[in-house]
Amino acid sequence: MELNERILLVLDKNERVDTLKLALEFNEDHQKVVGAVKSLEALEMVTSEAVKSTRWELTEEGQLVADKGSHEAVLYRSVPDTGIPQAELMKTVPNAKVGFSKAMSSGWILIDKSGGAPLVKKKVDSITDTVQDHLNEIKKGIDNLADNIRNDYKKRKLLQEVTIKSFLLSKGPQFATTIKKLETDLTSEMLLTGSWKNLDFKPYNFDALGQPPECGHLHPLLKVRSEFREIFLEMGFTEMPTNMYVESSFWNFDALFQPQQHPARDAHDTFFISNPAVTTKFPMDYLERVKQVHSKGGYGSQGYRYDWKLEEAQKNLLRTHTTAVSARMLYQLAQQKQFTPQKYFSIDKVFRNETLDATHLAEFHQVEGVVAARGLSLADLIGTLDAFFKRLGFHRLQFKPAYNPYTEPSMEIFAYHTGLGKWIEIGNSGVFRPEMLLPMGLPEDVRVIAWGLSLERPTMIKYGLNNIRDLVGPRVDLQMVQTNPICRLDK
Ligand code: FB9
Repeated sequence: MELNERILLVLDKNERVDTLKLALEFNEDHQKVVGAVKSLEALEMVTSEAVKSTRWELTEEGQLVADKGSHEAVLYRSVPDTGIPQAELMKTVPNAKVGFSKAMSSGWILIDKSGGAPLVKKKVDSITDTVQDHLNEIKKGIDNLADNIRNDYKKRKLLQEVTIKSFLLSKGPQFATTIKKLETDLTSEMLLTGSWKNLDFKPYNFDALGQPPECGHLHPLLKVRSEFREIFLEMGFTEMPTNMYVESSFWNFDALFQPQQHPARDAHDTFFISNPAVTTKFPMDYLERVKQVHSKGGYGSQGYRYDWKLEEAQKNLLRTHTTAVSARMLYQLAQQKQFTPQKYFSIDKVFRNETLDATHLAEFHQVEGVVAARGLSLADLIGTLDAFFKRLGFHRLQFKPAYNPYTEPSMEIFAYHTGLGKWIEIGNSGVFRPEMLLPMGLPEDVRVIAWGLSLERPTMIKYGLNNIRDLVGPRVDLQMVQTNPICRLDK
């Protein structure tokens, strides 16, 4: 019978029972009993209260005496009927000093000096080794020793007092003498037949530790991410906090001066969140300025002249770019009493409700760099891009005018990839518009340049992958993850 069922049967006959007593009764290791109790407690079949008790246990020497006999008994049994020179006896018998003294005081032996050299002889024909008997009773958990005897054994280091933590058990709310079979898997068959309604499932043990991994290898994406992170850190950039995938439309679009009727804000391009559907907490004075610059213009801009709606800005979504985080960081920077130049970067997931194909999934990692300082120009942007992409191994850049709602001017970035033998698009960039920066409260002469690229594109090129599903997703060949080389960008 299972240990936990044996525990239930004992508890059925007793209001309360201690795990120590159970361990003795079942002749089981106490820790094993405690383990079984914990599993019964998880099922609410028992309740346990931690208790401390002290008890006497044999020391190592006490164990030896219980097995071999007391030192005095061993010495007595080493004395032949004809006697033995004391010097020889003391040399040959283990623990002879203690054994001789105790055997003499017990009247078991005597010393005959009539023949010159002291001869040890037996004084009695037989002895009873009560020390050994007592210690073997303690081993069995029977402790009827008188205090003076127990203290003597303690003094002889045969016994020691130990504190034992145990548990006092009582019947739990779900007590029964048998354990219902608990399902550990919810199967499709249970769902289809509805049989799950009459089954009991084992509760999740969220405290259980996971299986320690036998080995591990960084995914290629994370290798490239580490390289990009190193480049930004080398260039003195600070990483932005991007650990919030769910964002409000306000920070993802409105703060970037992206109009509420922009197609990118449509559900066909963006994943909106149904619960929680809205955010209502914003810096309202700042929000008011954003509303103004969209609907009526300001700061020298005519704005978009439309009826800007708070409800639209409150809608939660999965961020479509990490530029939402850049907006939060720049707003926070604008709250400083004294403006200080900053260099930020981010590398994290973004989500777009796009048509999937061999190189596009609904999510990808965006890499973004942002530099805020007084009097920056397009030349600073080009110089910064040159320095950044040189570290990626791109030494020939070309720029093409582009459009972003939040940057003016904007440029697509191209580089000649020697490995592929052609020019490839490697990112997008621009200077954030005053309609984005001034409502935040940044000084008028502060300019912010920024650029972005993805992590997946460079990784696929680096590792020669043509389909994004060979890089991420359930079809990934883990052997590729294990064997692909360390990422070294041709700096
Ligand atoms: O990463 C991209 N290409 C790339 C980058 C590096 C590279 O290195 C190689 C071998 C070592 C190779 C290729 N692109 C950007 C360009 C194209 O891949 C493009 O087709 C796909 N783009 C993504 C967007 O797709 C929806 C890449 C992604 C992208 C594009 C723009 C930004 C971020 C990511 C941006 C931005 C931005 C602009 C202004 C201010 C702030 C941010």
